[in-house]
Amino acid sequence: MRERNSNIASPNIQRVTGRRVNRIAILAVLGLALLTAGCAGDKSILDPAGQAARDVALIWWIMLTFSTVVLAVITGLWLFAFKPRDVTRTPSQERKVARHWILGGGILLPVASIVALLAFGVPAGQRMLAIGEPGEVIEVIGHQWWFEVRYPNAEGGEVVTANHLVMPVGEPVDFHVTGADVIHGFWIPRLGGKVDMIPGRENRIRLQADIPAVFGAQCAELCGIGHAHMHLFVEALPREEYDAWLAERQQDALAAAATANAADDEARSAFMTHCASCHTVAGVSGGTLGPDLSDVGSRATLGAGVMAMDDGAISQWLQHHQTLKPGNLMPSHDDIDTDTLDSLGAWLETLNP
Ligand code: HEC
Ligand SMILES: [Cu+2]
Repeated sequence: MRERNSNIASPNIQRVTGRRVNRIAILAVLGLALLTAGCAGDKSILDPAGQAARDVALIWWIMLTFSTVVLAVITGLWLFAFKPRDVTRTPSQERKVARHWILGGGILLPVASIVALLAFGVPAGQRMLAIGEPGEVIEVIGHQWWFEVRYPNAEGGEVVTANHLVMPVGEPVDFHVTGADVIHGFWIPRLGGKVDMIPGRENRIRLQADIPAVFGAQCAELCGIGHAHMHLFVEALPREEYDAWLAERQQDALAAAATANAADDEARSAFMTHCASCHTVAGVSGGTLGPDLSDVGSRATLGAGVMAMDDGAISQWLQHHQTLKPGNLMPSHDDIDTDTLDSLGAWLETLNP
């Protein structure tokens, strides 16, 4: 009876292990696919578009190569340790060999590796410091869970926007960053950096975009429930286009546009009742708890990257924002009927300089 049982069991075990091996192989392939999928895209550090990011990518490749070599050597030594051999050393010789390994592998090797990495890392970090001749200054303020962007030196008046950063191409830009509530992280992976946005403190980082393109940016410091939904849309434009963009965004220009838009009196008064305490629309309101909406119709996305800005998107956002971005700090607008939200959305979409 026993004999028979074991006969039945063994092919089963083989089949089970075979299946497990298959599963591991599939997982490994999926894992690799996932890993390599991270190598492309608008937030890839391996696709640098500026000197600071090229430095970071180079250091990354050096570290990867180096750690692969270390792994191979350690694995080799580990296998070597299993090799049976006749030990003819005396205890004192044995101690001497052990000391060599400890001094060499435990002190010399790490010190040499760290010095070599610092030789690359320190100059790269130095180049990202915003010291010397200041470049174009852009202020970025992290909020739970969106980015406020200000252009303090814009000629002709203040420019403020949200979740959309426009910068000139081919020249250094100094980002002055801070946090409004908790610590956030400012990070445009294709341009380099990563710097903390700390309430009560202004950190600076100098970055340059070499090509006109759209880059992704992401809050890089866990800042609460909305952290993963805190993206920033970064657009690098040639200098003339950048200046033209700034001119269009002057609060005075936007105010004129919003007031001229008199056809939407109804939507505007609903806005004054329900929204104005938190949102600024130039010429209409001055709330500061939420993003400035003076140019909201021109955003590529809503809710700091959670949905694309298509026709009717703002109304959808107003109705479903707590599902689209759970926990965000705008109260749900259940108390406002859908028609009003639709007309609010339609009006806000016209705020598109
Ligand atoms: C209590 C303050 C508050 C009130 C009142 C409020 N909002 Fe908001 N609103 C916010 C905050 C905070 C966000 C940012 C949410 C996020 O992305 O995490 C936001 C985001 C938005 C956005 C997306 C902006 C962008 O750049 O993605 C729109 C549009 C918007 N609100 C419109 C409205 C309208 C219309 C009303 C009135 C019906 C309103 N809000 C009332 C606080 C408020
Ligand atoms: Cu965050």
